[in-house]
Amino acid sequence: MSNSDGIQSCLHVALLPSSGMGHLIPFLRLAASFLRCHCQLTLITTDPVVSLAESQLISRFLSAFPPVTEKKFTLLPLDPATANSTDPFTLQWETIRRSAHLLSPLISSLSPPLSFIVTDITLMSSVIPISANLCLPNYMLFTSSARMFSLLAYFPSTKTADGSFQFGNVIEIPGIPPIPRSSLPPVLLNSNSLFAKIFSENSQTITKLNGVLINTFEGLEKQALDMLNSAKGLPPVFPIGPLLRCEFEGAESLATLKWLDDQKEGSVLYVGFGSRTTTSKEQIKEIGMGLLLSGCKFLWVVRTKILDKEEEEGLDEILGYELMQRIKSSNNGLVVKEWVNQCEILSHKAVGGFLSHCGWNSVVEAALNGVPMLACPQRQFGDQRINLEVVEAAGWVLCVKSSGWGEDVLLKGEEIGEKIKELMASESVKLEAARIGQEARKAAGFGGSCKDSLKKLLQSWNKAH
Ligand code: UPG
Repeated sequence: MSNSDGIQSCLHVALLPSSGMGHLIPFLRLAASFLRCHCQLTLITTDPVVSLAESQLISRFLSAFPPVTEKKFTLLPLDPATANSTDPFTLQWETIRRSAHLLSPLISSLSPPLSFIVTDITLMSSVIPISANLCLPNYMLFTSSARMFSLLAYFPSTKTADGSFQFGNVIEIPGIPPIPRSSLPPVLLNSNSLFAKIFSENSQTITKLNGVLINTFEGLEKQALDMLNSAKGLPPVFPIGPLLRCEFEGAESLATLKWLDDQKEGSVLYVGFGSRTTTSKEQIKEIGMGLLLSGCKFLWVVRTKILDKEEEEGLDEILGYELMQRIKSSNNGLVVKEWVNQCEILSHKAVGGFLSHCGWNSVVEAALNGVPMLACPQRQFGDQRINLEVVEAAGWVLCVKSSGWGEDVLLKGEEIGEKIKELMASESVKLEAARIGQEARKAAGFGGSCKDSLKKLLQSWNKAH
């Protein structure tokens, strides 16, 4: 039976997210979109999960949507021989990949049988053989930018006869501005790293996918999207962004909202570096100095541990008593170390700037709210410099130029302070941010490309079956 959009009302979709909030959040927002299209949904959750934030979000999602079936996917222990990473999220990707064969009986046991599965990029090369064996269409939700996906799609062509990868100083991908080698994370340039191995294996399986969903929209990445959708041999790309915050994600704390309510419109710089970026105490001191030197109001989320379970110190210990006192007596800032509802903060009228690491979800959330960005991407993580290039091309970002953070380069408070002043005073960046905000809301709104892409995806599946 089909509805008025020509979409079967009995589609059964399974989602298999990977580890880390930066991956889980877009998957659950996508899940909510499928539910709005009346799909039946199974969420495959790993046992164990890495962080407290992930397990809490999964619980809230399942409570908000009782018809969703949760299937627990019990993971095998990690093989120490392949575990050459210290990052618990990358190690979890490897653990899931290692356990992928166990998905076969899990998927086969689902009733009614699945129409298709949506997998995370980090798991693709191990899940595709399983889904192919079950004749199950496999789509991927790519949680980063279309520009980053272009690099992934292009990656196999850099392979040399001895199996290593060769890059020049600039990576020329036809149809998009070149990517400088310096934008690639060192772990990708080291063919022996676990990250490079996973990236390379996944890149070689893209052509086997039925489609790729990207949390982006034309107003932000038209060139890359046009290139991808006209490239030979690639699966269709569906720009389903900006994915919107959902109620199950919870509300921001009343104290934070009250503080924001008391500030002037557009006066507050929000400082947050996503879910897995740790900041050294030395760097925290410099950021604190920069914030104070700027004289601006600020709301700052600090995080010193990769794993939230291990975040035990109080703010006085993390920032140091003296810096904490200076912030208190300046009356300019609010510092928190808990998980915040970033989307709600970015949508508050008091927020006029965002000091960000350029995690892709943060970029899209800033775009949606038309918030100017000040970027300090971390090079050691996969995509942040490449994401910055997207925002730079659209003109609504300034960058802390000496940004080598994560490569043992300390960003100095003076530079941070100067850049904050420049950002908060820049009318041109504000205008571009407002323009991108309008584009983003148009894409997300009634009749916009976001819903249209999802509809096209479901219709394309229908036509094929
Ligand atoms: N968030 C909150 N509250 C917090 C911290 C984060 O709501 O206190 C949310 C934020 O709104 C966003 C997500 O958590 O939705 C964080 O995602 P993102 O901004 O992409 O940063 P990371 O958590 O660092 O994401 C990882 C990678 C990043 C990559 C992203 C998507 O570090 O480089 O772009 O995954 O693949």
